[in-house]
Amino acid sequence: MASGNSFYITTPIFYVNDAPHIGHAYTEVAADVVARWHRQAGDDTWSLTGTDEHGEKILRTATANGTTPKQWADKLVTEAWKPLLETIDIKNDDFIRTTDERHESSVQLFLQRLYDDGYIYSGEYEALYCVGCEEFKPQSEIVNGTGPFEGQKVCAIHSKPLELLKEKNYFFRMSDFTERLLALYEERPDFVQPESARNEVIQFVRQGLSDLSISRSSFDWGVKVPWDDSHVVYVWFDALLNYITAVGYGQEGTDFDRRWPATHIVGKDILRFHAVIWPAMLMAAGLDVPKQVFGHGWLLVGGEKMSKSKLTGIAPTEITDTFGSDAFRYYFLRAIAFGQDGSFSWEDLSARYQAELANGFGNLASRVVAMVTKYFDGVVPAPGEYTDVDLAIQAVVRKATDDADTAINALAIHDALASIWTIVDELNGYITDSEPWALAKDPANAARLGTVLYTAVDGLRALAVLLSPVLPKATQKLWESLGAAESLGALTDQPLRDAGRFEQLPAGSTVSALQALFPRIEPAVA
Ligand code: ME8
Repeated sequence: MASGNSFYITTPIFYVNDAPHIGHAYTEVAADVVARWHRQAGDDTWSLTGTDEHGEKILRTATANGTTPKQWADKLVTEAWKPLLETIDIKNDDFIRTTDERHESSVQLFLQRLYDDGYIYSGEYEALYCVGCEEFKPQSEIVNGTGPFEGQKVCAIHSKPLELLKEKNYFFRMSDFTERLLALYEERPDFVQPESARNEVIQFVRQGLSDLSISRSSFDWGVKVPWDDSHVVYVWFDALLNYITAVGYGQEGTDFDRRWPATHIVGKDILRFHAVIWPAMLMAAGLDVPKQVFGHGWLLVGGEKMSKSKLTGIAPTEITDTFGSDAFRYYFLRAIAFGQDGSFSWEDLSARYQAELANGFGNLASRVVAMVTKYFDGVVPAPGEYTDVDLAIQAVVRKATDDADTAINALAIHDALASIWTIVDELNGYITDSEPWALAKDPANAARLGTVLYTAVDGLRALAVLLSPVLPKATQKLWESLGAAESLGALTDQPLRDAGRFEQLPAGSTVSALQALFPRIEPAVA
């Protein structure tokens, strides 16, 4: 399967100051669905996620908890971040931690190279720093504090006071790259997406870039600057490099050339780091810039970004314990246009679970399998002559397959799901209109009944394949129930872009009982 085009996709690496909430899980799921899609389409796919463990934020959290930053990071990775991947069914190829030796040594190599080539110099710096963002804040993101912070300057994102830092630092000559970056955005309009994100980035860079402080000397929790071990590398400079260190940058005999460049999925809060600083760093090192940086929207609570520091985070298990991981994966990608903000609500989640997953897809699968069991003793009938309505269903499945693939390539994940759902809706309508239960009453209609049920079953076969990146558990159950595992092999080996071709499930396959794919949710007893 790994012979197609190279496709390397990443999530941000997350801070281990706290446990994940559904905003982090949202990014993970989006990247995972796109990775699974490409993998199943035969592309040479690699998906990376991981944790960002250095810097002042982690150091302070560890100290406040009476432990060392490494012990704190180990604990959070083992108890919170890796379990998250299980909770939401992520199939990543690698997990990088910035405290991995493979990462730290390659960061030093990269930095030394920039230093040797004259892109780094030493200077004095004094500016307002946000530890939450781990960033010196530009004027546009500094606001006046309210409530307990009245009279102080606070970060527009974290609403917490900024700290005035004055240090002797090493600087990266980022200002050298203003023109080259603007040319990049111009020549490759899809380098930063969606369009709103691209415009924001262009506007920011047009104002001209300043050089970037890339080291800190007031604490030592970080990668040592190779030529001056009284400094550690600035946490963002260190973190961004994970995307290349994880695939073997600077090491012998690795997959670096095969994998790089990557598609980066990030929240819009960290767009500038990925679309401005990161390509400038890569240009300085003579490496390819990323294939694409996609900034998705925020999950909002009360109109504001859901966040750990504001205590508005919802733990993913609060949702998966009741609705399951498939519903979690589906809901956020279907309900929110990828690239825009969206508000989470339990009402909307329940309503979509019931209408789309249970009544729409789940019920379709149950009734088709039940009818094959009842009318054909569980053996998939051979189709007879197709009528226009059958051919129309085949056309719907083909079009949905092509449209979904186009949408995934453009990272319009919500559009891909809407396209696939046309199959669910059309097949449900087709069964209602064809009335197999009425056909079954007269043996003279046996051939027609066979054609209708074959069409429905092969439509379900296509749905299982197309939905497997989003609903891996439910589609696996359906696949087994259709008897497809025996005749066609593993679900995840089915070539995705070929899903729309009809008549793949052999007549004569045996279906088996299908338990509800999305069971009714009983309200918790108080
Ligand atoms: O920024 N809605 O890590 P982080 C949607 N370590 N997505 C959200 C979200 C929300 N309310 N809240 C968080 C960092 N996210 C750095 C990244 S990468 C080289 C270093 C997601 O733990 C979203 O993907 O603060 C956002 O970009 C990321 O979590 C920030 O995670």
